[in-house]
Amino acid sequence: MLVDCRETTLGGMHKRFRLIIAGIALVTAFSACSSEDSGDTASTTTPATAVDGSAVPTTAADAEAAAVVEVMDMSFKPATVTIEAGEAVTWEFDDGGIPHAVQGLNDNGMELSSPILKSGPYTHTFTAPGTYEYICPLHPQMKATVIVK
Ligand SMILES: [Cu+2]
Repeated sequence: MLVDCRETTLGGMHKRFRLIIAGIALVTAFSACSSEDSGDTASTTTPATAVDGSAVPTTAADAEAAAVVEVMDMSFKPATVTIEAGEAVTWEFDDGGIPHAVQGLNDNGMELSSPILKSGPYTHTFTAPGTYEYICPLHPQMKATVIVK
């Protein structure tokens, strides 16, 4: 006969009763179980302390843009911005409910494509130097340029 140590979590009385009838041969096993039993409860795992809310950094939009282009009055303002490679441009859409978008032209403009927005920001990070012309696909007369040094 064997004593299942896991049963000790059910209660000391039950365990001892079984041990008594099991006989003296199990004294060694009883000792092993008793030492484990001294832990008192089965739930020995301490729940991890939750990270306190103040540790969470307040994140703004994305990374801070090197240039901001306002999309308003049916135009991009300013029409030309200049940044360094690796920097970002943020377009702020705010034209009184008129939807616009940013759509790059030419080969290097393929990476530039915003959703159609009536408000809110669109940010794009430019990794390669070059001159990036773009339009609003809904209003192609809205044309502007990002120069990446
Ligand atoms: Cu537009």
